[in-house]
Amino acid sequence: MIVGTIDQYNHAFPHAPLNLSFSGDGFSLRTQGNGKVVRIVGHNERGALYGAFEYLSRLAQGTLSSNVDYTTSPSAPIRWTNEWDNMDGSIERGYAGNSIFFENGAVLANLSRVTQYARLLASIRVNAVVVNNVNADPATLESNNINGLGRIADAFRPYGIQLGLSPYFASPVNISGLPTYDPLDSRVIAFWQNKTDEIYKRIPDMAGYLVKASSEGQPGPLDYNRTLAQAANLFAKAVKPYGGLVMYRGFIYDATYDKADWTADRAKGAVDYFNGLDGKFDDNVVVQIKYGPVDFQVREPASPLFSHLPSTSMALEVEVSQEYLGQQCHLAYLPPLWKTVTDFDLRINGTSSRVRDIITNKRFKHPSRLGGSAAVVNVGQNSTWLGSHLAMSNLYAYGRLAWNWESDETEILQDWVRLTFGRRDPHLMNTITQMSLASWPAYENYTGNLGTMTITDIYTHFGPNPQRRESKTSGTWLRADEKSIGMDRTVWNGTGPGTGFARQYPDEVYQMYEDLENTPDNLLLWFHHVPYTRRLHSGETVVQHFYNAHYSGAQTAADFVRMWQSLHGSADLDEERYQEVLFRQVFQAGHALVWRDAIVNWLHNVSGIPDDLGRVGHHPWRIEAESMLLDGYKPYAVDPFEAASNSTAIV
Ligand code: BDP
Repeated sequence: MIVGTIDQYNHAFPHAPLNLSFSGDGFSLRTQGNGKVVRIVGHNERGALYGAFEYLSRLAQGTLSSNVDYTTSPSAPIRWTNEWDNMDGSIERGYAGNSIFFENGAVLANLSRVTQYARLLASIRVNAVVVNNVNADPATLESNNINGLGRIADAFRPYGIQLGLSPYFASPVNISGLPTYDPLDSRVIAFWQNKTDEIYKRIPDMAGYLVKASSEGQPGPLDYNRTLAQAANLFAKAVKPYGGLVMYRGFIYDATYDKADWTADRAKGAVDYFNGLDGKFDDNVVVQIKYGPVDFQVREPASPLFSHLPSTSMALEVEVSQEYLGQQCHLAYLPPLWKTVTDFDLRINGTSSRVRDIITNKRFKHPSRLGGSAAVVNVGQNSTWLGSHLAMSNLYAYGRLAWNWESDETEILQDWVRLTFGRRDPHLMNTITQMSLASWPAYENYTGNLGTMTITDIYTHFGPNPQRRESKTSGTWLRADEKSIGMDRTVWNGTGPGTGFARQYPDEVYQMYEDLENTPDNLLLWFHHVPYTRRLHSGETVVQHFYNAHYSGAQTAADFVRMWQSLHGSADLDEERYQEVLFRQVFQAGHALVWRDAIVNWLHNVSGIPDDLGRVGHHPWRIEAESMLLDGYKPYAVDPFEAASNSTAIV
């Protein structure tokens, strides 16, 4: 067995040098003699490591019986994760216990979980991790924390993982007591250069900064009437001498976009703020764009920002943390959702412009050759890393897709099943495949259909809360009244103006979404406000579609329980994981009923239109908990009232 870089190989075998066509962190894997002779050659050291992991993965999956010989290279250099960890050890939108990085305002003394995490990420070819929350704490970059961050970087380094950091934009004030954080002020520029020099002294391979600024109450350049490009370039210049990058987040909106005015539309924020800035970013800046224009919803159209920055490097942001998708208590295999965006063709200038070709720099060929993707992951101390065994397929798939967004999501899933559970039991393979592939469509069915987004509670992002989403006094996405529903995002719908968001797309896509007839059913209510009785392309009315989808989605969640139970005793499944997943599936099945009934009851109330199949409100088998003899419990009025039958639960 030979493992090494191409340079090492050719140095060792000068008479038979290899000439392999790979790039970046690519590698070549060849086995001969039925696996007895193995040659793993990396384009660089990371590539050699990835090749070794690939060999182990194939060995474990039993796919090395015949000889293999192939070379692979990443589609893009940026394959990062973003962790939203706070210095006190909590994690924003984390569902798996406390931070593996921080505790009580400092870096943890014991970083053994960090080493394990780095190994895990290297095995899926992730090459950098931003360890602190984008809603950053100035304390993270204080001098007394730099050595701790350096220890994290030391734990990452053997696995080819670089550490990245989120700076708090107003740090010059908080850390150095300057009177300003204006990105053009010379004292501010000096502050960031000194801070960056200090960090690189301890962490010479620091990947760079991930910047959230002027969004959701965070300080930023707009506080001084400076542009996003001026802010990004401030950091870009500081990290440039060290080869560092700036990932500048495209997720930018403020309260004016979410107010009660019906022309306000958060989806429009990013393109508005980036207007006129293309080409003004330094070449080590990458604009990191969430897949949809709102916020990690169960379905969104591709963010139009991808079509506005042809002279700027871009990366995609996805969320492995299931923030709006059941928070790891619901099974939701997400690659099919992500692919609705990466496969989407924005038709810029009337030519093929798939999002995956934009983020891998194939479409615009920026000279810096940067691009790629980042996933919000939020691992915690929980031994499953993400809080649930099956959620891990999303992290595994993220790594595989970041390497190549054209990979097949079913093949990826099945590799993960073999690696995680084993390869003895085809029934287990088929069952987990079926459950996973049915999971995101089911979740969409029992939450928000036809492009209404997830209809969750607006703060917790968990569980149904249609009233708040509907309300005319808060940022309103449903816009449901007695007769009609949906958010009109067209420019002009024949009777009046919409928010105009559709105009942010290139012409061909704009024309599709602007036109009620041409808008796909699954985004109808994202773009249009229509009567409940409008017929979809499928032939159902809007309201009946909601009813049917909710009953069918909840049924699928119930089926998952039976499907999982059929795996009891499988040679590939130990009792502990069987029971832990069963617990989650039973919860999901119950919570899917809560979702179903909350949404259909609400819609029934607001529209007054009965369900053709007579299901809404009829549960002959149901016994209300509050009608039972209660010992130690008392009835409790639930808010939102739709989330419990008769508005009442027991506590
Ligand atoms: C939203 C999250 C919030 C994040 C924000 C972001 O709810 O916690 O701070 O996105 O991405 O999805 O900055």
